[in-house]
Amino acid sequence: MIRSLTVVRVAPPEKFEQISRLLSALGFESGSGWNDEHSRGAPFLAPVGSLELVDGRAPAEPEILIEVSDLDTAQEIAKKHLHEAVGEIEETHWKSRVFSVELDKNLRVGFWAFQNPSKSQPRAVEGDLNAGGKRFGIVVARWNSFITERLLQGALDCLRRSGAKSSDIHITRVPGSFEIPVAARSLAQSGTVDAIIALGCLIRGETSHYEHIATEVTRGLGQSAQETGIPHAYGVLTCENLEQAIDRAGLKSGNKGWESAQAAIEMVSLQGKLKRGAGDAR
Ligand code: DLZ
Repeated sequence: MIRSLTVVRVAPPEKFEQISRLLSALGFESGSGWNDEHSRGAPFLAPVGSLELVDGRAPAEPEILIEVSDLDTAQEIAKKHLHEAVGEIEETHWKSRVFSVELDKNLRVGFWAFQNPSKSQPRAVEGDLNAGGKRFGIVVARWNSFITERLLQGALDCLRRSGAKSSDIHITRVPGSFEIPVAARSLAQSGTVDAIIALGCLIRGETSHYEHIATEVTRGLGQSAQETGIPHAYGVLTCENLEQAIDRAGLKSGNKGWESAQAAIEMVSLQGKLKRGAGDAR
């Protein structure tokens, strides 16, 4: 039922343009304004709005509080536009800092930011890294098995350490990376797994038609994921040479099998939350 929240303030003509310029400079998006024989309006849109009810001590003196990502820069910008009308930054009793601006004698607003910037992160639905009770299918190519077996060990290590039972992990071997998508799709369609981890290794210097195989594997896995709705984690290395492949299979650059398994775990959890409805996901 509720569609939006609007706070209206009348500004004298000489201030109208000045305040508009300041609000634009601070990052407000312009809404569609209006202009008729009696008045004109310039809406400034914020990505998030709220009507906050307080019982007890008021959070800060200006009634209108605008949260910004970088308070010091916001104050610098405000000073450039409104000079002495801009107050000093003060700490609040709720772990944040605030400064106020007198846009007009009847219009004061406070700009504020949390002291801990992570508190301002947008609320989001995210998957957990708990694999308990979930079933995983690993499709691994035999080609370059020296590398792919290391990727497999990495993926298994990640799954087990994240709570997956060995009996819930199904390993399928295919000849080379080119065959991974077909096996992955069959597995996804079988309804026996919640996510798939695709492991392979293509080495440019040793693979004729390297680009073609890499493109097909990527396209095939993406298509299978989208059409079956089962998350497919992409653990197919595309390397310039063997040294690079070794680095990505547990040496200098971590183990991409481990990372793919982690992505699969997160996506299974995320999908569960999204299916239950993003609003219930906390
Ligand atoms: C043929 C081939 C070549 C040359 N190189 C690789 C590779 O580097 N990595 C890989 O996973 N597979 C390779 N293959 C095998 C193909 O993926 C495929 O298995 C065969 O062409 C049979 O269809």
